[in-house]
Amino acid sequence: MFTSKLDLNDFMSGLVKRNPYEPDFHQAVEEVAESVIPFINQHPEYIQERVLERMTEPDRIVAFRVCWEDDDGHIRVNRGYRVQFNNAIGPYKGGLRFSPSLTLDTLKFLGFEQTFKNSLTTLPLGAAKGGSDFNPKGKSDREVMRFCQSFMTELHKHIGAHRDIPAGDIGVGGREISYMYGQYKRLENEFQGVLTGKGLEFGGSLIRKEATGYGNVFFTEELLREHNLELAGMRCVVSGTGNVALYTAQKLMALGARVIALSDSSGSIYLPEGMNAEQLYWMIDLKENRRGRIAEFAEHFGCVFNEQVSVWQYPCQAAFACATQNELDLDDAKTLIKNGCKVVAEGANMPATLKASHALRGAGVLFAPAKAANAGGVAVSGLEMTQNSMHLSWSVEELETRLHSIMRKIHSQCVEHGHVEGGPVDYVRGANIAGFKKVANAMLAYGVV
Ligand code: NDP
Ligand code: 2IT
Repeated sequence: MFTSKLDLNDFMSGLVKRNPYEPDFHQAVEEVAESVIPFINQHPEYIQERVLERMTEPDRIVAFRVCWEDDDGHIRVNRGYRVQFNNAIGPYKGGLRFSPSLTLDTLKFLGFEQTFKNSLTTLPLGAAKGGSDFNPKGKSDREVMRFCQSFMTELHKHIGAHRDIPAGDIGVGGREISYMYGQYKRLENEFQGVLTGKGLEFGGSLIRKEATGYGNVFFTEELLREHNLELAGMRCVVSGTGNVALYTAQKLMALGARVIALSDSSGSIYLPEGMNAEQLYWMIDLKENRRGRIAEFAEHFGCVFNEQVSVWQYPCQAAFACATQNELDLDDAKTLIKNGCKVVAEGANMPATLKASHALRGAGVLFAPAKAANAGGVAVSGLEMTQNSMHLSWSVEELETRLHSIMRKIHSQCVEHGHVEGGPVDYVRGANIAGFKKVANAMLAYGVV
């Protein structure tokens, strides 16, 4: 019987020993363990059944070779993965990332976090993550197509509408999902909702593209309202200019906030008066259709572009981290605190380092953790699955109302479980405990499996 209390340091050293050289996975688990171990220690059944040990071990990891031919006739070899992390509360669900720096470490951290995020959405969604070290940048459409077809030729054996439903993530947008869906359909001879983020003509959902960004802003709005603050008029910085960043910016502007800085991996732009609608439209076209660099925006509109300066350096009241993991470190957190920033929202997955997150929360900056703040994307993916099952399509209004309502429910779960007697709500703790409880209780119900 394992009924003695769990100790954070012992738990983490065991995890590090079992999973050496995986710093991002360690970081993601530590953030959760810090919050849930005190909760687990009040519930001996979780200790006895070793629920946290089981939740930190993926159900399975699939790794495979992906060969394809480039436009010059050369054979290229990449590695593909699917980490099926946990299906206690629903079929595996989570994005695919194509990035040259992708490792299994990254996918394990993402799959682990997805477990809690998907639980918070209130929908029946398990958790997975996958992808490849393939770099779509600089490749022709045909090269991307050949890669996606080869990738799906293996992946299709492991996924299915009731088994595992991938979607997009960094480097995987509508183009890649379409190529992969076409190949899946061809291999299986079935038209089913096995990927989300599909084109509207073939089973995709309205507002899926916008959902992560919109949800990020809805959640932040709710969190500010809880603290008698509002977004309208706030000076906001947003990192990234990808799917999450662009639609975070769009919804911020629609709600009357001022977006004063954006970035991509080559640098940041600064617009002291705030971006206007024409500029946002131009930026979306640049990034989604022309696959251009942010410096082209700066050149076109004559604004400041700085290769060396991150968006966190510009004084702001609200900061939205929407690019990638560990992009906001302790020094950045100190800068934000010094400049009077009131709220930091994690649109990306784990964009703040643990030290940064502790510093921000310690200084009283409101902090919206990724699992809660960016859950709108997977939530609308869940709604895409529902529409596919019912063979119908909901309207923008219907979907935006549902997304808004889900983000409010996520916020109230955070408040309920993150409430600290006599202190402010700890949203990190709230999101982790609420996400944990549902999955853990399902696992207990199944017995030892
Ligand atoms: P995209 O590929 O659309 O955009 C990524 C953006 O981040 C680009 O602007 C990119 O710049 C920048 N970026 C990527 N890697 C780095 C890096 N190493 N350093 C600096 N900038 C970088 O991805 P998404 O917008 O889909 O994803 C962004 C984040 O949000 C990720 O953490 C993802 O896991 C998370 N997320 C995504 C969801 C979705 O629905 N898409 C849902 C929930 C979370 P450049 O173009 O120059 O590379
Ligand atoms: O990190 C994420 O939640 C995503 N990339 C979206 C996953 C999904 O299945 O829509």
